[in-house]
Amino acid sequence: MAGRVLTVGGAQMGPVARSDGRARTVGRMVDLMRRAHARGCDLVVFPELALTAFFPRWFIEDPDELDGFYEFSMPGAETRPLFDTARELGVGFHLGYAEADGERRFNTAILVDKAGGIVAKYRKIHLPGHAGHEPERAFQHLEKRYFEVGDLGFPVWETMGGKIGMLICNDRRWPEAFRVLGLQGVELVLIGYNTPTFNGQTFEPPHLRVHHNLLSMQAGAYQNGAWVCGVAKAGLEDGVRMMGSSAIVTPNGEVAAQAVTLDDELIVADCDLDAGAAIKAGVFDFAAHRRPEHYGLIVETAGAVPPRGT
Ligand code: ING
Repeated sequence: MAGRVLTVGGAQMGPVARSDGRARTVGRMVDLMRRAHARGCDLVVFPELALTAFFPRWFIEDPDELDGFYEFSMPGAETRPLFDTARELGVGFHLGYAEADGERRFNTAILVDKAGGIVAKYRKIHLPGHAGHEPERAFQHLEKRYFEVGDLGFPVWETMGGKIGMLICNDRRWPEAFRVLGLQGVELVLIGYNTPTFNGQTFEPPHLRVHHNLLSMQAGAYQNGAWVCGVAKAGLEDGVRMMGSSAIVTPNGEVAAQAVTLDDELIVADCDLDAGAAIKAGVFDFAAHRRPEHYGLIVETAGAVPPRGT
């Protein structure tokens, strides 16, 4: 295989119960790292908010109870085994977690390199759901209540031999997010997600969840000539079903690997970081073909505006 190959392991995780302590969950994650190392992985991708249950599904009024879901230091005593294992095995990892930064709260992802050092941090920008308690819902989705909008933009880092960017969950549904990474030449996008199988408010055929997940990641990959590794926290978590369908997608939008369970499951692909070069020099040669002078609406308005037809 030509080019710079990064063997990427998508470490899908099954449910993390509200009653599970971090030590137990980190133990599962260290096991996934060891399995990934045994399969030749350079990098392991864990889900969004991997260390705890997806707590935005609950309306939690007690601030101390709510703080229990956040990490006040990274690494901390309970997460240090992940960093120690990275250094021991020479395997980097992506970790999604709830970040407490003083009084501020973010839905955060970090990239840790093979020496166990944090080389990148991203804070989720597209926060879905609602900010107030809506008891009529089967379950809440209170990310707008529990997290601030990320304040670090959509960076791409030159690290681990390539140009790597990160998105978190709902971000993957917004082509603008992928495109900002694409305009920095991103070669690999790491995405963790926690996606309920069912909508908590209105009926939506469940097969559409998997369809929209893959559609979003395949489009993001193809339209920016980048690999995409999307990894779920899946399964029946405290009574709420979450989808799996973790996948590694090539720069041509093909699915190279996909999870088939709702449990802890490792998917692996040899990601040739040069595989997107042709598409970036051809159909998606941004400099040659994009016409930003006509794209104004994309940044001028959040919501739709009346048609501007003549
Ligand atoms: N979860 C879901 C996601 O974007 C969602 C929320 C599901 C929004 C389905 C719209 C449709 O995958 C998170 N955590 O963003």
